[in-house]
Amino acid sequence: MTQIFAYTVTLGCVTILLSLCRVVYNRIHYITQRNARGCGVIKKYRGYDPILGLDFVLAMKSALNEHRWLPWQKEIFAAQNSKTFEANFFGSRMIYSSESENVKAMSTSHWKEFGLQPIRYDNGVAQPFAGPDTSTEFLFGESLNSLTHPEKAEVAWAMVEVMRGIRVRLQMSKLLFLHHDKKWLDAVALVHRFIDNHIETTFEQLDERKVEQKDSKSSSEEERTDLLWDMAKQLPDKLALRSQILAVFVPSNDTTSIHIANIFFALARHPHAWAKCREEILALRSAPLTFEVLRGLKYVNWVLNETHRLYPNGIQMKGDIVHCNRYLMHRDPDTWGEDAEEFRPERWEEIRPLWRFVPFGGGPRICPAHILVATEAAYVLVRFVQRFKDIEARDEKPYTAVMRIGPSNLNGVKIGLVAN
Ligand code: HEM
Ligand SMILES: *[C@@H]1O[C@H](CO)[C@@H](O)[C@H](O)[C@H]1NC(C)=O
Ligand SMILES: *[C@H]1O[C@H](CO)[C@@H](O)[C@H](O)[C@H]1NC(C)=O
Repeated sequence: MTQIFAYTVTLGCVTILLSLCRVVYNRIHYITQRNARGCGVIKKYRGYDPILGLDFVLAMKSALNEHRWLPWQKEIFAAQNSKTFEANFFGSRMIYSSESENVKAMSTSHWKEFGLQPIRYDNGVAQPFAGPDTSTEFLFGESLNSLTHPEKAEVAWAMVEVMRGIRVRLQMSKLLFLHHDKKWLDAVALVHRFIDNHIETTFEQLDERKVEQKDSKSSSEEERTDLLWDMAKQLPDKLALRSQILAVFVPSNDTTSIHIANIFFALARHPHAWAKCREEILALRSAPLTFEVLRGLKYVNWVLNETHRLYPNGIQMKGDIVHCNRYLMHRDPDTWGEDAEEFRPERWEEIRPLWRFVPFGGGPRICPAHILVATEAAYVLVRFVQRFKDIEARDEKPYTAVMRIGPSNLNGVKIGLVAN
């Protein structure tokens, strides 16, 4: 008994000693680097636990659990009274910033110095597409039809589970080895199976195609045009292919759909903005909704920007240690004025925020789907505005961000629409 006790105590001491050494080493390394680059001193979050920063970690965890993630970020930045601060997160130095200069540096000049997220691959895949149905059709040449065939929604729900799990795993950081999440692993397996099946079929079809070409028989079937087909022709490695497909499948979910939901959430609370959209859109009369027409709708595009500003979603920009906080940047009164918290599309008439507004990131790593997202969102909005003369909110609940990969609204979007 005493032996076990002594053993545990020794182990504890050794662990603490080792962490201390690491903290000291990291500190020296950091100061040398900082001086070498002529950088300023970063404000420090002072917690009760200087070694592992457990109070900071626990505060973050409870903010996430109580769906107070965004308000908590605001409080914590306000308490530091600085747009950039550093905090100890499980013994690692993390930098949190809502400064546009940092976003710019991370996205452009220094982008290679900021590592890829563990969930992302450096891929060169082509134009992606949005939403569960459109994205599966685009990726695999076959729509999920999850709206009309509920049984096919299984993989879609697994995807939601996967996204939730990834968020938790990113948060667990170094303690990941303590975390066993069977539900998540099952969901990952299901999604992998779903994609692997498509890959198998694709390889079989490619083989058939080769045989046909050898016998110089012309194929009766039409050539597939989806992304998987094109990629499989160039990439014979099944695992690599699955990673590539997932790299588009993961960020394509929960993004455009949430953005569109946020647009309706905001418009239902600002009937004046709906009326302005309607004025602009009805002036189109029966003109076909081409790409150019959609891009040319000035007020509609202000609404899209204003929605991105107040309700950012999509992947968080994050290097190894630097986390850029788009949420705070997009509500910073220094940029947007005293009414920064208000939904007011008209502000886009004058403001040119450049790097202070980055819903899709920027530089070489900008979201490859950003034009597509804007086109889809504008299209959906135009169709609704043409059909319905009014929109009204059907609940009083405020926007409450719940975190998956990016934030979405806990209370959903309950609205009423009045037909023409
Ligand atoms: C409202 C919709 C969306 C928003 C706000 C959004 C936002 C973002 C952001 C902020 C990044 C990180 C950029 C950076 O690190 O600088 C990103 C990356 C990415 N997004 Fe999106 N996204 C959206 C929709 C989509 C869709 C629909 C797809 C695909 C079908 C997609 C595919 C990607 C991919 C593949 C990357 C990684 C690019 C890279 O690392 O090179 N996104 N997105
Ligand atoms: C919306 O924001 C982007 C920056 O991401 C800007 O380039 C664009 O001009 C803005 N659109 C409008 C209509 O103001
Ligand atoms: C994407 O997310 C939405 C809502 O979070 C979910 O209903 C949908 O089924 C998901 N689709 C896919 C393919 O992951």
